[in-house]
Amino acid sequence: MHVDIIITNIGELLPMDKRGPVKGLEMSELTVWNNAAIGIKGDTIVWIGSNEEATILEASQIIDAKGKLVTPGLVDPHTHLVFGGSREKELALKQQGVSYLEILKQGGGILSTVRATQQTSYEQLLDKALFHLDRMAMLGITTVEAKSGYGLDRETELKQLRVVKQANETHPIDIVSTFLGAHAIPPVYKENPEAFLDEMASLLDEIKEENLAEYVDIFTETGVFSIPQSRHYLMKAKEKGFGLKIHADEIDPLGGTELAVELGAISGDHLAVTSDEGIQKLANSNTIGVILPGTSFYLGKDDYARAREMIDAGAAIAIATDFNPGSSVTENLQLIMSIAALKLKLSPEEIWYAVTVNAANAIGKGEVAGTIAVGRKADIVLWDAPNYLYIPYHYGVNHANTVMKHGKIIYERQEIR
Ligand code: IZC
Ligand code: ZN
Repeated sequence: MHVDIIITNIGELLPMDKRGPVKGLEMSELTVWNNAAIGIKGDTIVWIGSNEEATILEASQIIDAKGKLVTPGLVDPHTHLVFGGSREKELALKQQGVSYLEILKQGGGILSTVRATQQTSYEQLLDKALFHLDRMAMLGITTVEAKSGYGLDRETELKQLRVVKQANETHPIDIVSTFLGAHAIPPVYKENPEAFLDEMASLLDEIKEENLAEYVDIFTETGVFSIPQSRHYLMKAKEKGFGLKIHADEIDPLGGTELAVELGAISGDHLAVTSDEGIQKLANSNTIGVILPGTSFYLGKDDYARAREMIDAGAAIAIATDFNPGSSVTENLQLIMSIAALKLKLSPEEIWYAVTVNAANAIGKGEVAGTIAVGRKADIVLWDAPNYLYIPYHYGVNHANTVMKHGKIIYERQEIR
C-alpha cells in the first residue's frame, strides 16, 4: 500500500478509540500499543499496525518517532478565546484578598474585558485569537471550543462570534463556537437582568441563520444569573435547536450542575462546589462534567471540583484550560493535566480520556476528534516523552515534539544548538 506519511518507531501509542463519553470506571481502562506505526494518506489515517508490519507500506515521507509517546491531538473543550485587552492589574487585587466576584461587582473582571473587547476592532481581535491558537497548536491542541461573552451587546457579541468563525476558517485548529452572551450583567441592566437575557435571546435567530454558534452557555452564579433565569433562557435556546452548556457551581453552589442535567446540557462546566446530589445526578446522566482545575488554582481557592467522587460515582469527566484573561490565564492544557493529577487526584489514564475522547464529546465532536483510528482524520501529537505517565508528571512546560492536524505537520520543536 502506498501512503503519504508513515510514523514509525512509536514507543507507546494511545489510540483512545473507546466510543465516548467514557464514564466512571471505564475511564481507567486504557489501551496502549507498543512499537506501533501509523500510515496516513491525505488528511486521513489509513493504516495502524506494528512497526514490523509497517514494512509493507511505501511512503513519501517517514517520520521516525524514535520511541516517543504518540496520542491524538488534545481537545480543549472550554476556552474564552476571543477578548480585547488583559487584566494583569487584577493580580495585585487578588493578592490583597479581593475576591473574583467582588472585582466583578466593582465593575472590573469580566466587565473590564467587555469594555476592552467593545473597543477592539474585528481585525485586532482576529489577530489576537490567531496568536493564541498558534500557541495552543504548539502545545498539542488540535480542536478547541471558543465562547463569546465579552460583548454583552448585539454588535460586539456578533463581532466576537464572527471572529471565531473566521479564525476557524483561517487556522488549522478546528473551533467549536459557543454563544455566551449571558456572561455578566452590563451596568445599564443591573436592576433588570431578565430584560438583558431577553435582549441576548433576541440574537439567537440571527446566530442560527449565520451559523455562528452550535452551543449556548450562561454564567449561573451569585451576582450574575440565578437558576430560574438560567432555566428560562436556556429553554429558549434549546427550542431554537442549540446545544446547551452551563458555567455551573464555580464559586457558589447554586445548583447549576443539577440544572445542566435537568435540561440535557451536553456539559456542565466548572462544578467546583457541586453538591452531593449534583454529583449523583451527573453520574446518572449523559451530561459531561467539564472540570477547570486551572481556575481553582489561579484564583487561589481550596475548592477543587470533586472529580474523583464524580468518576467513582460513574460520571464522564473532561478537563479544559478555561483560557480567559481573568480566572485562568493559560493556553497550556498539559499544565492543567498536571493540576488534575495533583489536585483532582485523577489517574493518568483518566486524565488522557479527559483531554481526548471525553473532551471531544463535550463539544459534540466525538466522531471526528480525540481518537486515532483507521478512517479518522490524522490529528496526532508526538511527545518528547517515553510514556503517557510522563506528561502530567513533568509539569509546566511544553512536551509537544510534532503536532499534526488533518495529516499536515503544523508544529515541530526546534533544536537550539
Ligand atoms: O473573564 O473572568 N468565570 N467567566 C466565568 C470567566 C470566569 C471568564 C472571565
Ligand atoms: Zn468559562
